[in-house]
Amino acid sequence: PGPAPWWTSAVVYQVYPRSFADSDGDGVGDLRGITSRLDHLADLGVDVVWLSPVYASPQDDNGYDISDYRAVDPTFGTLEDLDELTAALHARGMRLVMDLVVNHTSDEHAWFVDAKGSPTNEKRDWYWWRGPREGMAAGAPGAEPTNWRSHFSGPAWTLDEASGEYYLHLFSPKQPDLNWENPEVRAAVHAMMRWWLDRGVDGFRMDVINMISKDVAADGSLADGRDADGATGLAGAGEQYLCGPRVHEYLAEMHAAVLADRPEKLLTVGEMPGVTVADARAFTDPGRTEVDMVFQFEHVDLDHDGSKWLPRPFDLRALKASFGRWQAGLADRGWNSLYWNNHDQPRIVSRWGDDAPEHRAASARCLATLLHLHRGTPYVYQGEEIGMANFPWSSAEQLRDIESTNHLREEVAQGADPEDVLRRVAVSSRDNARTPVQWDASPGAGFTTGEPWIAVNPDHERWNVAAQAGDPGSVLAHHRRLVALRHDWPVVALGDFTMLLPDHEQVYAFTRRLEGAGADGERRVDELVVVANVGGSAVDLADLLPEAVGAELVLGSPGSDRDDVDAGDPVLRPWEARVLRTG
Ligand code: TEU
Repeated sequence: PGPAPWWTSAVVYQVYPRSFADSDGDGVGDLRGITSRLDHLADLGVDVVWLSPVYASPQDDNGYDISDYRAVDPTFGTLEDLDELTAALHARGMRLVMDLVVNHTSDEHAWFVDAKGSPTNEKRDWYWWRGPREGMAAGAPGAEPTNWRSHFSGPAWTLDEASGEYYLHLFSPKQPDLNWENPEVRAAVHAMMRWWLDRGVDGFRMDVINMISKDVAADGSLADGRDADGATGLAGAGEQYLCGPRVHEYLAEMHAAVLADRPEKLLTVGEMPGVTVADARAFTDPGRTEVDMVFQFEHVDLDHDGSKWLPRPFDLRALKASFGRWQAGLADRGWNSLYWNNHDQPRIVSRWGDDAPEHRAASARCLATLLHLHRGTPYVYQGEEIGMANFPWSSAEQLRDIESTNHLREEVAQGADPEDVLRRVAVSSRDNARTPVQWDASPGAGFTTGEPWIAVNPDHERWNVAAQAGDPGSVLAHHRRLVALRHDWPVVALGDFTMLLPDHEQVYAFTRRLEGAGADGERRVDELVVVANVGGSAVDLADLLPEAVGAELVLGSPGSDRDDVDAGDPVLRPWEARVLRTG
């Protein structure tokens, strides 16, 4: 094998443009706002910015419903603003990865407008159209072609009255699914991707890319899902469209048509709900040339039962078992991406850390240490680097997200107690990730001078970038050190991973080990032990992990009740983490 690709030692930072920085005071973040804040990212040391969608869009799902792939939505600015952002990133040595949302378009995209116009339109077959269930009248309850549910509540089919046919949308009715069986659709997507690469972007994050191949029978029919009846939230018919029969073919074809002949190695990451380790190995096997890495969902699905709205307690052992499996499964082939947060997940410090004042900074640093010391490419989501927390939602009117508001409405319509539903939605809502980035303590948090589109978290007076900027003990400074560690230590980027103490309920520990040649040509081994106390009480390591006590400290992450780290002290303070060198 040749040298490891550049992204094996890179850290990616995700920007959700609507909530990052607002340059014109309209309350919505924009491209110029991002460009004005690049010093923060350069300071953090990140290598890549992944930009959530800024394309023309009716904003039904905040830009994940695209009406023109080659235009910037006026909400965010202009194509020139985007070119400026790209140039400014490149000038600082950072790369730009764009979101690629091609499982579906907006219903206002010209392709769909044409397709809907008439059953004989040449674009009709670019989407999924089917008549009602056999023997049923179009529009009758249960007459949808299959029982699949939309990820945003309700059936995955909407009737077009004019033609009497339904169209498929795995997400909102304003996000019709493209028919990838049609080669013209694939060619149009490839052309659009090339257009963006020619403009200077450095890669793509591919939205729900393992949903593009549906399990369609030879006669064109789609089958009912096994568990779809009565399912809420996640659709329950996954076996019909997750990692479908042609998905590998489509991705290999895309790679050949778009990526293979580019002079520079780009970064591609496929977002893939429901993907298994074996699937991910195949998708990221360099020999197959499909994608560089995938976003898997196993770990973020551990604290709920099937539906994300049915929480169950977090169990550290299950998290370790899951990460351990992924690290092992992709050890010799393929590559992991590592994330706690993105624009769809509640904030990690509130979720598996502890956002009470006495533990917040320590638990944010502790969880960040764990994430960044695994093998894979870490993704930091805006605000995570300062320990932003979930919002204290107290009424349904504060929520903005289509997934949350639809779900709330659906459960209440079925007779659930609105207070009870709100309590559950508040914990898991995607809106937790989408409150404005907290730049300073001013009323608009430095995000906007106007009225923000979604409420600013009241904790911004204490938790903000300005307050942490000069503080070496801050969550922000800790993230800076973690990014630098990956750049500077080959063992962090490439070392083998071995889980320790898999059954311990509170300690997360592992080793990283890399054999290689030193500068003098001598064979040398680098070995790190990472040990973290994922809880609010002290733990004694003396008997548990004696080799970690007194070893050379590479990076300390102080616990809640002390601001230094003593690697010789066998007691790990609440939420303390240590990265130690043992070889
Ligand atoms: O999300 C993929 C997805 O499967 C979502 O249902 C996700 O699991 C859910 O939001 C978790 O609560 C992607 C995007 O990241 C998301 O923002 C979009 O809404 C969705 O695709 C449709 O494009």
